[in-house]
Amino acid sequence: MINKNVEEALNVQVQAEFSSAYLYLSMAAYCESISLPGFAHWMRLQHEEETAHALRLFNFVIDRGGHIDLRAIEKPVGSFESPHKMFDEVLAHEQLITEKIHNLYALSVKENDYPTQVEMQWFISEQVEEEKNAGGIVEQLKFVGDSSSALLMLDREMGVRLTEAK
Ligand code: OFO
Repeated sequence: MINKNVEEALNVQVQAEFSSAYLYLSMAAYCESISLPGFAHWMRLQHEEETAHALRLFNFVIDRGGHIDLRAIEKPVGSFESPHKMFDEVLAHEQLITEKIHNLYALSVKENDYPTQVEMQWFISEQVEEEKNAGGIVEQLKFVGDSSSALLMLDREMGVRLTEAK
């Protein structure tokens, strides 16, 4: 049987992952609105990936005999100053999610919940990847600066993101 404190924290994390999905879907809409279909494609895939994260935790709680208690998802931000500012927000958001995952891992250690520790190890590695990806794009956008032709080239590159949802 799953520890009640861990169960509560996992339910909160399900909400955080769905909130991430919703945020990236909102960012996809923003990218479409400023005619950057490659960035929008990247955001749509990110939305799928976050939904898969939420469902992974959802299934984990159920597999452990726990109770799912879905929370409300807040309205996400809908417009951004620029693609660069948007990606600064992506990176900051992923850093926040990393902190939440680390806290969940620490709680599972405190509560001697070994299966959750194993599950959180997957998420800990995933967050390394998430921060690396977002940070890499922030760096590229720094190079792009005010050049619209460089931005269009980067948009083309973003449009070929093939990464499957994990
Ligand atoms: Fe679920 O990794 Fe991003 O938020």
